Amino acid sequence: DDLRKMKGLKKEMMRFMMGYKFALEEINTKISILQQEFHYIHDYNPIENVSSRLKSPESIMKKAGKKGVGLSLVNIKENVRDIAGVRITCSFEADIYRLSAMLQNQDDLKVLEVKDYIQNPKPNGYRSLHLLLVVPIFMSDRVEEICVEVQIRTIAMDFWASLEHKIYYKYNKEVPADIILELKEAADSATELDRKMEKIQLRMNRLKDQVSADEDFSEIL
Ligand code: 0O2
Repeated sequence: DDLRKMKGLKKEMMRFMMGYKFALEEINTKISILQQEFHYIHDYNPIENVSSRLKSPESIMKKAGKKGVGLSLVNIKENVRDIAGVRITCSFEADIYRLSAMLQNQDDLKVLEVKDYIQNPKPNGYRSLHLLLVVPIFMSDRVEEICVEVQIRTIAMDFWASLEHKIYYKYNKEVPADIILELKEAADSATELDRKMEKIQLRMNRLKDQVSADEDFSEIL
């Protein structure tokens, strides 16, 4: 009897995780379409990289435990909202907001929450735009609404966040204040780098516009 119960539980868990896998596929397709179409229309690709991951059942349980929510699937679905996660790195900060608007404007997606850690960075220096989106998944006998966390950042923001995560990984004690300060300074340098690249891009775009205007003019003459 116990074995049957275990098998049933496993099947239920597999079905639960499947919904998140499909949701990732839906969002990845949407991003790929935007990327290809944007490149075709504007001759510009604002996306440097896209990666996605499903949280493992262990870390889902760990997060649910940390949040103090009951371990039923309904509770987990309600409270652990980054089971399906997509991370997009963009070239420039403006691309982040452009892409975010394009996703938010899609009628079949619901926007649950937008956390703008670019306008309001975390005290440690973390910057990124987080969207919590709900995607409808059409199954054989029902439609399920699944939450996906989309993190959009520049390469510099991603560089800092990845290394900060690595530096702290598996360290559960208090971090010395001077290390926290140095990481914050590194985050400020990353912001500075974003600003600098943005300025250079702006100047180059003006030059390109000038060149093509000159060319147009010479054609008329
Ligand atoms: P992992 O391993 O990347 O999945 P919650 O998600 O509910 O626990 P909160 O504060 O509501 O917490 O969510 P928030 O702030 O949107 O952040 C969730 C995710 O953003 C994290 O997931 C990280 O991926 C990333 N993140 C947020 N703050 C930081 C930070 O200071 N440094 C780094 N490197 N990443 C950050 P997980 O589950 O913590 O980790």
